Amino acid sequence: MNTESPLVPAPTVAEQLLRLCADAGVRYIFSNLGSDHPAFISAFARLQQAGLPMPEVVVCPHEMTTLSAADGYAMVTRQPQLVLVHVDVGTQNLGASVHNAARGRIPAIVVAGLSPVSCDPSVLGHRNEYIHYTQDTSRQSDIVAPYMKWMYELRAPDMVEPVARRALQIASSSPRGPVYLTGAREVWDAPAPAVREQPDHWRPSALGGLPPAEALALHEALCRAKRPLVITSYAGMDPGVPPRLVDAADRYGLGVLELGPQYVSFPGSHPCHLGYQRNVLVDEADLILLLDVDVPWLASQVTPHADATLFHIDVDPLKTDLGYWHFPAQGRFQASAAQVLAQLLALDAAPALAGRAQRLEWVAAAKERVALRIPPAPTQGPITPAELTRAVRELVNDKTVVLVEAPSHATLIASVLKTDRPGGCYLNHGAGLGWGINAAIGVKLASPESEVITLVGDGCYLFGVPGSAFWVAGACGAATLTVVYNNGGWRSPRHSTALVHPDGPAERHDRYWVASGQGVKFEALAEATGAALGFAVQDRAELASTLRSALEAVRGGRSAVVNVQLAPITSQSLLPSTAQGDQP
Ligand SMILES: Cc1ncc(C[n+]2csc(CCOP(=O)(O)OP(=O)(O)O)c2C)c(N)n1
Ligand SMILES: [Mg+2]
Repeated sequence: MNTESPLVPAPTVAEQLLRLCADAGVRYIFSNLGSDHPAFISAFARLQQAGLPMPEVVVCPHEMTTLSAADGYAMVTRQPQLVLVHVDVGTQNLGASVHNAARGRIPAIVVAGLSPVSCDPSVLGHRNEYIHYTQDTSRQSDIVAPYMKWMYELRAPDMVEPVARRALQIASSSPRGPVYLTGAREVWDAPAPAVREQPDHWRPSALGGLPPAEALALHEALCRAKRPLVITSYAGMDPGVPPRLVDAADRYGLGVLELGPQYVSFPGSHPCHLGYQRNVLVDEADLILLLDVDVPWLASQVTPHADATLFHIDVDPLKTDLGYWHFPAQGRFQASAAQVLAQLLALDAAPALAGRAQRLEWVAAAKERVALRIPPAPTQGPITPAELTRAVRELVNDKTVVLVEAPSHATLIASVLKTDRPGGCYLNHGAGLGWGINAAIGVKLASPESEVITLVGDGCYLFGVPGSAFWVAGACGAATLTVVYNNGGWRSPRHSTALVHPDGPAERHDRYWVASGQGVKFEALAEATGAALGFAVQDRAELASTLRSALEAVRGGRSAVVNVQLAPITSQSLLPSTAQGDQP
């Protein structure tokens, strides 16, 4: 063992944290540095010079990239990475990525410095710049408090090891989530104590299955059911789920709906897959098994049949991070879906098989009824989202990982791609736009052999700070393909307005103020980083060949962005040349 392994004291607390994390398997530190980080920057340099293990530093021009890339990495590996940001302002710039990590149950260790407090020049790291006064907000962690699974200030150098281990342990325990660690500049630069703990005493806690009687009750209910429906969106977070859910669906004859599938939980082409649409079949099923899902239907749109038997099994069944939340269930359990499925499969198959044919009949008929009818490509007019997605599907192979952040096209995209392979497709489970092009970096770093294709709305693309995302992708060799569903703005807020005011003035006059980014050359933004190739296409005759050329560039090691022009969602212009004449 190297004499400077984590078992001997590091020169500083910051270095000890890096070494402990490296030792625990953390591969990357997605960072955006500032005046709070001299101890970290010195530690990076010293560890590098000494040839000692440390997480690889990925410098990110914008904080949205840091946590979103860690998010993508964790979706593939379920492993937390380090995110290093600058005091209050860097924490604020994490922005929506904090919400996404929380809602996605993403393990990540977010570390932010605190301004130094000492004014004594003999104290290493003391206050010596004016910003140390203005950045010393009294409640820095409040900025992210509603979203963090755990927060702690490293108050004394002595604590670095147990605090680092506890941060890793909490972030990695089910339900996983981000944690936030702070420490004043002097603390990070203080000498580190010796490492004392045994790493295997700090393993994450794991969830079990159901109490045996409850597993039996669920099994019996499934055997009695005639129209059983499973609804899931993130059960596939546990790689043990997809094969067992297939076995259970085959054995009992269960229909499975995947809603906003954060992970692939069930193969899209399986005969029991009932698609990706919310609010369907809920009122028809006589048994509903909610399996790792946050919003199984919209209570204002549909309710389960009064006689339905309702079970809910979830890593996080009460969603205590959410405000108002309730979906009915007679049996609700915090449990591992993979283990519950294994329990069911270990029970007597005969009664399950007895009613299976009848259940499968319902599944087949239901599938036909709720199938999303996807129109064929027109011969004229702009490229449609459906034909674009079909063209993307042509690029998919065994190595493809698709990331989807296309708000108003997400159901269509899932329905066209019908991803079979676990790990073949990921969605942001949060609502903070800008995730996709940054998460792609983490996905590619976590699985260098994969071909990552990110499907984004034009709005999501801009929210993702493309100048940061593509520069980082270039700097760390994480080349991916991005396809922009460019409908000239934000279709989603328009849709929301039309849902509330279907005949309102906005609808009557086509005035929505959603043509954000109108006319932007999205591909050029990526190209300007010097790390990506840009393509633009509006002619359907060139769509397939352009996508293929872009993918070839990615295979050659360069990121590529294809800006695909779809029909614009509004005739309103927000550009100055026409704005005056644009008033209704
Ligand atoms: C950070 C953030 N800001 C604003 C919103 C509100 N919002 C939801 S969807 C959407 C539009 C996204 O535009 P685009 O990616 O082009 O998708 P489209 O709606 O056109 O399909 C907006 C602004 C949000 N969810 N997150
Ligand atoms: Mg759009």
